[in-house]
Amino acid sequence: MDSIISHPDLVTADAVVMGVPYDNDASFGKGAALGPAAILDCLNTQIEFFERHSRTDIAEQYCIAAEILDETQHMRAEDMVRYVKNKWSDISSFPVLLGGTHAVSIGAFMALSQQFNPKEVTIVQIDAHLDMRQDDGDYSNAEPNQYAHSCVMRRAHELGFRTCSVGIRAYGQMEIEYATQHELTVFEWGRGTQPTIDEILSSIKTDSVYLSIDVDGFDPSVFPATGTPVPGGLSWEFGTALLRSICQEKQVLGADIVEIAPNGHSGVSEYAAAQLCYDIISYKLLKQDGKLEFNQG
Ligand SMILES: [Mn+2]
Repeated sequence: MDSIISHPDLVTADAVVMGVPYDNDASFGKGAALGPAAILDCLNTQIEFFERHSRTDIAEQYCIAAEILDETQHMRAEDMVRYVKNKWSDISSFPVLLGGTHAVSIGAFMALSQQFNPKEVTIVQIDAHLDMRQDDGDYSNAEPNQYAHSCVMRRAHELGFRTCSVGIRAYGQMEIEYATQHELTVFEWGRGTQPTIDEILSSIKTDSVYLSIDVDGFDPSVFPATGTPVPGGLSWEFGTALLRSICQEKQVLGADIVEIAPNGHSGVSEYAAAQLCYDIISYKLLKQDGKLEFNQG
């Protein structure tokens, strides 16, 4: 075997990576449509098979398949969301979505809300932005769109999910008012004391979680190639340690990694996203088989 994504069949794979190259709703920098292919390329040519924290070689032991939904590129937002929802519902193994803008996650949330009781699932969002707008009418000249990247966590809450937002440092007043009114968990970065990993974990009240990772939640030095960068944010070390703790303590039902907009320069962002993708799949499959241990020695 010479690549991490080697399995030809989505139905019999242990994990499926689904790329959604949709960026029609980007509000600042476009280019997220190029994200899935660039991340998959890194997964197949750059990332070590050996995952150093779990000391395992997941790609040798399990089957990982991938599909890029190129047909979503020119869809209207609501059609794209419905399409992703249907595709997600067809996957019986562990799914990881690669964006595209954050809007693609709404399709996964809709599918998940039919497969599980949303009240028993927390969407853990790593993001610079709250994404709790009703629609994008305050900054877009087009028809107001409820399926824009700036609205995804509001849609998640409306579907009945619990939410936990981490890394937040940019929002409109109406967004923070919505979060406060509904008593949603928000961990801001750079305002007040930074939370510990234990504090974030103990705020998650459900056993089941879904990970929605907008890469702009990290410091822009980690993911410089993203559509709407914001100074500050999670360090690579903090963010990946948080993900390891969540994967160890909780049942992860699915994940997305969104808003990578490759700029053709260093490739550092695509590499980091590929590493996150492989880490999450590795931890999930090991945990599922009762074999997840992090060896510090
Ligand atoms: Mn976002």
